[in-house]
Amino acid sequence: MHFKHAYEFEYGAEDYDGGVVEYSTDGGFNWNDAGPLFIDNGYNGTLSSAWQNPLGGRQAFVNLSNGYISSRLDLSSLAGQDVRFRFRIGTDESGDYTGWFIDDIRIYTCENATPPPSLPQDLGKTDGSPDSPCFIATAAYGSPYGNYIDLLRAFRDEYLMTHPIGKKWVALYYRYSPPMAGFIADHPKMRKGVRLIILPFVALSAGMVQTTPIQKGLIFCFIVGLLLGMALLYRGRKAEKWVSLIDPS
Ligand SMILES: [Ca+2]
Repeated sequence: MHFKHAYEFEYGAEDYDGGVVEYSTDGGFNWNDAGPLFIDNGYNGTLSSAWQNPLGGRQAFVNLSNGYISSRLDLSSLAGQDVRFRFRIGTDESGDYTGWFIDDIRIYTCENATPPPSLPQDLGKTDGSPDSPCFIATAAYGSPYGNYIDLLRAFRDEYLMTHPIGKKWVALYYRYSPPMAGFIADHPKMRKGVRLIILPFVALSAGMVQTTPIQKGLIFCFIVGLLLGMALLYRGRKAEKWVSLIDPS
């Protein structure tokens, strides 16, 4: 259980007023102090027993909190039972300060963290669900749910995974891409560039997944041409560089 609260109870030489949290597992007949259940920001003092405070001598929230704080209790020891909680203020015979303000009371459970995807099992997971990972694209687009990523995934499942060479390529990709994806995710400035590089693959995937065979052929030729052109351009530049290195004139 979690709640937020702010308090200022009468204090001076001792803590005269204060508040406690109590719980009952028998419908409110008996009440137990919830003090031992606190795991964050539990009681911060002991109430004076000299001035008729019915909670005198008990641990409690006392003095002042200096604004809102969050307190948490671990309720696992009460699992499976019907439980009631109460917030109880105990005051002494005279004097009062601002009081106790309680807000955002929540009872929640913590789910076990999902383990990171491991490779062999995930290769079998090709149903296009968000948990069959496209590491690099996910890192570049920042979310595993983008349309482009769905296209890449569909392409992988329809074309690559149905062919032995494609399967091998996918296996290699899954082996080497997680560290690259981690690097991209850590460097947001790189994302734009990677998105550009991925774009032709997205186009290819879109073409292969959503077109007729003739259109597919045309797109395939176009992409191969584009890649060839880029490769030639790259080699050309490299050659120029070599020439200028050998002959600085
Ligand atoms: Ca008082």
